[in-house]
Amino acid sequence: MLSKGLYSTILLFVTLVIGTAVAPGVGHAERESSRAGAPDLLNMNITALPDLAARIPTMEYVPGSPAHVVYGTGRGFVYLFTMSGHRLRPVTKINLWKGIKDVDLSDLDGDGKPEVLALTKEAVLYALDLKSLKIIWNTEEGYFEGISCFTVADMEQDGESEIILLADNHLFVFDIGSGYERWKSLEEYEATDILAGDVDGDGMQELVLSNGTVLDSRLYEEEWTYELTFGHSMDLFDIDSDGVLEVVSLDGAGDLQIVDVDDRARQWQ
Ligand SMILES: [Ca+2]
Ligand SMILES: [Ca+2]
Ligand SMILES: [Ca+2]
Ligand SMILES: [Ca+2]
Repeated sequence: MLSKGLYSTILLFVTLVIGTAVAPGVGHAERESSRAGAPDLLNMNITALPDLAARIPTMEYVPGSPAHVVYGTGRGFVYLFTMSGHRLRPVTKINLWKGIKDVDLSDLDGDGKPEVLALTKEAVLYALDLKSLKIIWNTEEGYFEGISCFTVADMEQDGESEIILLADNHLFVFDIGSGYERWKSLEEYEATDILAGDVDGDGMQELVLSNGTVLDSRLYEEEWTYELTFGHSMDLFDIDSDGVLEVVSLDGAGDLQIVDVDDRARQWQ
């Protein structure tokens, strides 16, 4: 964990470095922080980058040798950087034209290497190749008014992952291979986060919405609704080592909440 002061310092530093690194090929709007000097002259604290990326919704750290950093900006650019020694060097970039709200990594094609998912403030979700940042797939512009959250999972275990997103209060399942919309819920849901995982131990993944809804994997039917909601900062962990994932989150009061979906009960009061 980073202390707040250290985090602020690193954030400022990285902002300056990134602003500088990309300035030569970028529009006027992103040139304002170019006064910090050439990125080659600056040293990066590489060990802090994973923590930093974990804290910033629009940044992802890609471990490897060399490691990479993907970073989306409020101006609509997505950048790929590589770590070269202690230096962060720009590799490529793409202009998605609308401000980037969220950047995630997920292996969409099952080849063991992640792709980039970038969500814009205008509710367009892009899947990008990690090496080239070329667009693999995207939702149509204007198709959604708002995308609340999304996840990637192979729900029916056919070896092909789906993109599942909650948009305009409906759940949508997109086939990544064909890009087609496979399913849209009749039901309306309001949630800020969605995860997929086997939370009842039946060997199939469920969809878990932060509002407390658990949907089964085949027909996306409601399996259970936790009336108190799963709250914030939701994640799935096998906390009690019984081989089944629990829903771990912070409740409305900010307290740790562990819910066992199989037992239909909160485990940690
Ligand atoms: Ca992949
Ligand atoms: Ca599938
Ligand atoms: Ca299950
Ligand atoms: Ca468990």
